[in-house]
Amino acid sequence: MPTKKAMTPAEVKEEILKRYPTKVARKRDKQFLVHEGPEAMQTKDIQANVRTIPGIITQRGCTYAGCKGVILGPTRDIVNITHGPIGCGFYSWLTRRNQTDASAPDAANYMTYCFSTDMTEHDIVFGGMNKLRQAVQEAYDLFKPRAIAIFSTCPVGLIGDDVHAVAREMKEKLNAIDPNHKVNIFAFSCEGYKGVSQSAGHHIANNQIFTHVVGEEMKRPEGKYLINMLGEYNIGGDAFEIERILDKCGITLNSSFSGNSTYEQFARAGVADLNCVMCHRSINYVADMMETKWGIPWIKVNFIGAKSTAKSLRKIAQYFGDKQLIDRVEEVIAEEMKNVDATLADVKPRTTGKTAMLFVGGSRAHHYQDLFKELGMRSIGAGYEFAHRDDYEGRRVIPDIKVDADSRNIEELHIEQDPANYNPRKTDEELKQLEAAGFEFKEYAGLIPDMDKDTLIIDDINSWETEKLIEIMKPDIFCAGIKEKYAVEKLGVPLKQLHNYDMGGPYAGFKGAVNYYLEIDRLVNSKIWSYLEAPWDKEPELSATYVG
Ligand code: CFM
Ligand code: HCA
Repeated sequence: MPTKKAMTPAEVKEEILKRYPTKVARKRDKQFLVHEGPEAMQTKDIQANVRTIPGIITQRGCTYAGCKGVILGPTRDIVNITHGPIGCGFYSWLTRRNQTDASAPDAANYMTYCFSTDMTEHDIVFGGMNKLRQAVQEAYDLFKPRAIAIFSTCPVGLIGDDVHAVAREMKEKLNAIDPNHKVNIFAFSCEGYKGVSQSAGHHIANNQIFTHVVGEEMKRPEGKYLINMLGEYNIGGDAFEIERILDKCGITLNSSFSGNSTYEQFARAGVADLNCVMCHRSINYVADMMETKWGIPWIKVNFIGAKSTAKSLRKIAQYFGDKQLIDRVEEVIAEEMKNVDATLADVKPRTTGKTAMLFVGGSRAHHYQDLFKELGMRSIGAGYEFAHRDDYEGRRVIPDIKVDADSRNIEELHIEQDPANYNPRKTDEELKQLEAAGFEFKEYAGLIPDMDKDTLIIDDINSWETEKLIEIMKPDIFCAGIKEKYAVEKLGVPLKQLHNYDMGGPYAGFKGAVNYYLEIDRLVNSKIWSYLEAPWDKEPELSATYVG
């Protein structure tokens, strides 16, 4: 066995990139950062939201997944029809574990169905619009739903089926049949290839839902403090726990985008007093459009982590500024923290000092670091699959090219790929100058400012890098998704899925934090992993360990 030498984080990076062809290494270099401390990182750029290098096995998904699966997936009373080959509908059927309240009395639930036009070769050659008309008609005849949404997959764009024309035509036809039953029908040009990742799909979904549904029925429900929760998708029941806490505090949820949501909620979103944005990456467009159209302000919240939950509740209470609410929120926090503290007192001695890596989506790689911190664990490497630079860097100066409510353009999709159009993260000094000049900016924590010196930040990590990182740095737990799960576990490291939570959850709010502590304790302290032999245990390829 060669002697093992300790590697610094910079050497880890070099060790990984040197295996690439020069051109690939040059590209990955811009997406692979070593944290150099808070001050140095204020001016460091990371490249994000750019095309994956062909040939590399990425973690990413497609634009259709971001639109149909992520944003509209959790809507229970909209019939979501996939216009495409059956695999697209089938493989996006319930895998995300977005849950719904089956006991809700007033809304239909189509979530357990998989609607698809099942396009075949015949439709590719002769066009699939007739099949789509037929599918919409069938869905209407069977369910008489409040709304039908149509989602385009890759072949639809390639052959040129006009999904919007079908939506318009069928809406007119079906609304003429029964004047007592109004059905809203709209379509999404969310072909899988349309963007570099799921992210483009979020944007397309946000624009269409804003155009066709939001503001349609502006009836204000009862409630003194009326909020919308944006970017919370009820994975593993997270939204149920958040709603429990909000209810306890006396805060009324007007509308949810889109965990446990209803069509009616979307339609009345414009009457809320405040928008709370949980996953900024997927829904900031809707928050911006509501701010422009109705002047509803938005704040960033995070209900992942007990401390973050408390902080977010305080932020909401501060916004309303009502003493009664502020006091009630403090009472709820004190009551809920008893169980949180008792669990931590038991678990923390066993988890303190352990290390984690998180490579997930566009917000959880950041949010879940709060839970690890509460457990006394260190996040030694993290990154997003498809987030944009503002999610890494935190501060966002409202871009020059803005998504405006009238044109609903999707230009913002492209600006970050063109450095000339991008507003990089600003230093404190620059922010002061901009503010003095009357610029608007939103400030919220990003992943990089919340990480420590000497950690690794990697955008759009791939399977090769994942394996090498594990080999060198040997984290106690790796957080990612189903594509990585078994490959990582075969290397002897437990993988916690932070997408669908494996079979667990909720992890949001106070009760969710307790669930997470217990789960992570079980995973990082299980002896089973030491029995697994990674390939390098048998045939060592690298002669180094991480200095950590
Ligand atoms: Fe937002 Fe999400 Fe995420 Fe996301 Fe996703 Fe997801 Fe995710 Mo999977 S909306 S960015 S596109 S928090 S589906 S609920 S888990 S990659 S980190
Ligand atoms: C998606 C959905 C996904 C996939 C998760 C995974 C999810 O992006 O299409 O790769 O395990 O959360 O279900 O992100």
